[in-house]
Amino acid sequence: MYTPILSPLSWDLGHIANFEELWLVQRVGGLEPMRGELGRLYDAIENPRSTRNELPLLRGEELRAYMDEVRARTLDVLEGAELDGDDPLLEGGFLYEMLIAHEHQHNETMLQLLQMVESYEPVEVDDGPAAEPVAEGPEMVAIEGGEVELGAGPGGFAYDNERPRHTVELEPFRIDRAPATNGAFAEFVAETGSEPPRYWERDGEGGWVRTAMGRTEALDPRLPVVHIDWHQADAFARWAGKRLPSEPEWEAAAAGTDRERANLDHLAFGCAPAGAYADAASDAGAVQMLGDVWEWTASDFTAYPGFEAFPYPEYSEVFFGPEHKVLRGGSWATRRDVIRTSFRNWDLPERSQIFSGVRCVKDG
Ligand code: AVJ
Ligand code: FE
Repeated sequence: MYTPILSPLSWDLGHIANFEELWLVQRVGGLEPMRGELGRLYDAIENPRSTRNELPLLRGEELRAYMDEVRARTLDVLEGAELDGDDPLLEGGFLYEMLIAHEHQHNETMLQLLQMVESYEPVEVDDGPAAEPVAEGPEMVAIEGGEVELGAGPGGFAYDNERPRHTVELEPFRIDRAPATNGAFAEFVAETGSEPPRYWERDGEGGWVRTAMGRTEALDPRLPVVHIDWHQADAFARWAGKRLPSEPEWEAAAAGTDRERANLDHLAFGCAPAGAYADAASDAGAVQMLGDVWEWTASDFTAYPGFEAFPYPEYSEVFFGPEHKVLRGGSWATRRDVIRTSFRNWDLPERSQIFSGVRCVKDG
């Protein structure tokens, strides 16, 4: 399976290993590149996604051998690494945290491709932390507004784009208690004739089926809608008489959410019903702010005031600007240790192969 909007799986695997070699073996360990110029193939900036299938990538046994060798060297280097000195790259294990997050983010990217693979069978499916209770509740919950703190504080691992933490002023608003459902989105499509989400097909009787991973399944109207692009999310919100949240609004509504009680880690290979994890609501009373589906925001991906690129500009800085929209909260396919309420994901507004959904807000 190959699509120009993603990478061949062998590219992701080689890139995960090469990124680890670059930072933990070469940079921390001071060792020479293991395979000469190999790293150029796996440089994400030098090789845009649409060109990666043409590269002479490592595959099969050769790829696995390279991955194993990198990991073995990484562990050797770790033996002698000084994690409590004052090198900001190593302090608190920063680079090690970054490399784990990076590998785990690419796991989700690989799952985007696997959605397109005919008859892919997950190795294991688990219910994850039980989604019960699924509670009914008010459609929207209120957030007072006033001064709120946005972003990650100085301690612990976070990406450069989450820092520095700063104060913003918010008007009072209300936010949907749960993400928008397939049922609501089907109504929107029926009334407006808008494009359905990716992987929806007509069932021949006026309804819809889902076809991800080559399986044809009934569309469950209770599950959060997933695989919509930004334009669909925005149009849906307007149709509902609402709008997309700004990033500060989203983060304020998510405060107090516990990532241990959320549908993450691709355990269940799908969403929990909207309204699940009712015992793990945010301080404001919203559920599933973390996990299930990434939520499109109204915000462009821009630098916070006082932003400093760390440890390299190609993670965030080169993507700042009006062409990318921010998504928040992680999805069922996000590894648990990647996500937190300050985490910022971004993508082009026309992308829908990501595990993206929507939750709307209203003024006042
Ligand atoms: C944060 C998901 C937009 O995949 O482009 C992986 C994550 N950065 N390797 C991406 C990332 C470098 C990034 N996103
Ligand atoms: Fe990467």
